[in-house]
Amino acid sequence: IVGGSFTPIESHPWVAALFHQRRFVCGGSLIAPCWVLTAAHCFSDGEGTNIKRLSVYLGKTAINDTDADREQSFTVKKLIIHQKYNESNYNNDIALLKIKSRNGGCAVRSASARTVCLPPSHTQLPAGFQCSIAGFGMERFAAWHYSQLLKQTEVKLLPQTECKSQLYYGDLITENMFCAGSPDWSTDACKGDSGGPLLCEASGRMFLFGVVSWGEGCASRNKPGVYTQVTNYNKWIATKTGLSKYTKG
Ligand code: 4AZ
Repeated sequence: IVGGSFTPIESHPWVAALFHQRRFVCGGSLIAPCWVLTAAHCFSDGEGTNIKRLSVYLGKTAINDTDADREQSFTVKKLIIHQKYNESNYNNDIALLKIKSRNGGCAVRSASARTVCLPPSHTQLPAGFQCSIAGFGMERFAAWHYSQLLKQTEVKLLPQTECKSQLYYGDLITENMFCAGSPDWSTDACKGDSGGPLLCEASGRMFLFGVVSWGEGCASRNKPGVYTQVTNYNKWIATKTGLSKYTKG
């Protein structure tokens, strides 16, 4: 996250940190005790697809520190990359991880780990609506390493027409993507925030509306962050996870 502020995991307890061997790879969101929603492109570098080497942590505020009292660690039992994920344009950039703890269980609810709600299928929020993003991604586009601590920031939803204008991204934006940014281009998601959540409050609750997907640079003028439109995937998520009460969190 460029700009924004440091935040304890208790403020975003659905944030998951995904590692490949000992290396931090991506963020994710806990949508059910056994399921983490993330981005498909987190696994498209080839090496990330060996699920035996993947681990998922919940309850982590510092990426390189063990916080035994608060964190929960998991292996990945199943990696489901969207069947229509297109790695050339990042269309359908969404994936599910079925997680399993060492003792065979799933996530245990605590102050530092809980599920987030998926928005009802056809919820549409107006342009200009303020939402929040969180992650361990870089604090500058050309940073040398990821943020040591979890950060969060606020971004506003952009009109699809604006994001599809030639000045922004033109036809790179599909109907499965939306853009969000800050009016002064000072804050944004960045490398390493991928897979993590964009949350918006609707009717008094927080919902997972977006998955951090891509962008040209970070906090660059006219190049907002691009997010996977989670509401297009309610059915896909329900089918793949077998969860029926998926909108109720
Ligand atoms: C990335 O490389 C990335 N500014 C993620 C988000 C954004 C840019 C790059 C958005 O993972």
